Amino acid sequence: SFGSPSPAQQVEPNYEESGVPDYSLPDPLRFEAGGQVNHVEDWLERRKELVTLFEKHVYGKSPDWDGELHAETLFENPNFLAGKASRKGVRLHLKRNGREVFFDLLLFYPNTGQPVPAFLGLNFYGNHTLASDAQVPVTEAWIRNNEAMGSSGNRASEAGRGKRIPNWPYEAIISRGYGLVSLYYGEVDPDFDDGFRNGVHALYPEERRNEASWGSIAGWAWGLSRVMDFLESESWIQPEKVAVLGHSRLGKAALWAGAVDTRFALVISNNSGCGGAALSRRKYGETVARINRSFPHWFAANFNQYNENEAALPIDQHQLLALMAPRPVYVASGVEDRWADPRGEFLSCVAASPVYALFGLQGMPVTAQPPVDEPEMGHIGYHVRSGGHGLLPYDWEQYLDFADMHF
Ligand code: GTR
Repeated sequence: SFGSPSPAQQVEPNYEESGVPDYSLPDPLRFEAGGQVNHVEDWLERRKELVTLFEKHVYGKSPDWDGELHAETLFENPNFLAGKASRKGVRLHLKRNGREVFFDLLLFYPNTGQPVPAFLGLNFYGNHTLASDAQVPVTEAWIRNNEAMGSSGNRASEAGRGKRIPNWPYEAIISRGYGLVSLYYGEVDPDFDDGFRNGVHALYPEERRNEASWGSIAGWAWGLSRVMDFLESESWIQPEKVAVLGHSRLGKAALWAGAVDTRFALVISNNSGCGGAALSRRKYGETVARINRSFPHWFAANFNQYNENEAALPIDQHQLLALMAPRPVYVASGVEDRWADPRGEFLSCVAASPVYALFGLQGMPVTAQPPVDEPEMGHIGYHVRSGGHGLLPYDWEQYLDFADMHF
């Protein structure tokens, strides 16, 4: 199930600050060879080192895209929300060496007649869960079984229609002047361990799985970059103002997408936790060992070397946040979502801030974790909201404010 430890994990997770081991974090502003990063030019070199380390030890290396992208319009409604907005469906076909994979985008944008900034995010249960009417087809891809979302036998159904609209409040987003683009993550890469053969991995059959091959998180992130390729040709959008966001495992994917693809102008992690915004060395809630055992397909196989061995990691997750600099990044926690280590997510923001300072920017404005429901916004934003694991309207309000502030 989502957001909780599986019963197979015998040892209780640690939820006490007193149970957090002593640790020291690797310095984002120190080269692997030891020299100090003093200028933005140095950082651009250091940045490459960090991307390579995350590729090798954590997410795996994604291939450069050398295929063809073809966009097929599935439907188009210029009179959505009583004419206030447009909604359309686009199928992105990715072709390479005679192989093809496709995934469907659902796009919403205000009818302002001007290009607008937009949010882009993967969804968990299919585009039809973001639509109350039948124009948006039910996904035919593999899907996780969830009674509340109307899926069983790993197939989606009409019963899930509209169920996720509260988590994707497109009406509020549109009324604030933003577009929204979403796609179903299972169409990019089905979320089960199949040895990296299906989803976007299928486009690269010559790549056998090795210790540093791209896992599913990297696959989802890679898919987001292909969506960006397409969005650059759309007239309704300002492609230089696209905020990529994701919740939980898809928050991990959004962070990795923002790290490797600097076209994403703003990056948002909603409750991403372990392998996302949270510091691995804290071993609080979900740990590296737990996540690798539960989800062997998410990361590079190399990440297993750090099971119960976090101190040996050449990086930690604050350096992932730092890879966004100087672009704004927002990290959101839920106070009851202890599995994702809210405090570890906050400390990660603090530890990423020196890289923003190098650019003359304020990263996280505070060093003490802010009280519940009191967001802090510098070039790094953070809030811990009341409640648990989820992408909620409160979170969206902060993301819209943060985007207003920076766009
Ligand atoms: C959990 C997993 C977390 C998080 C969550 C989710 O089972 O342990 O890392 O990704 O799923 O995606 O909701």
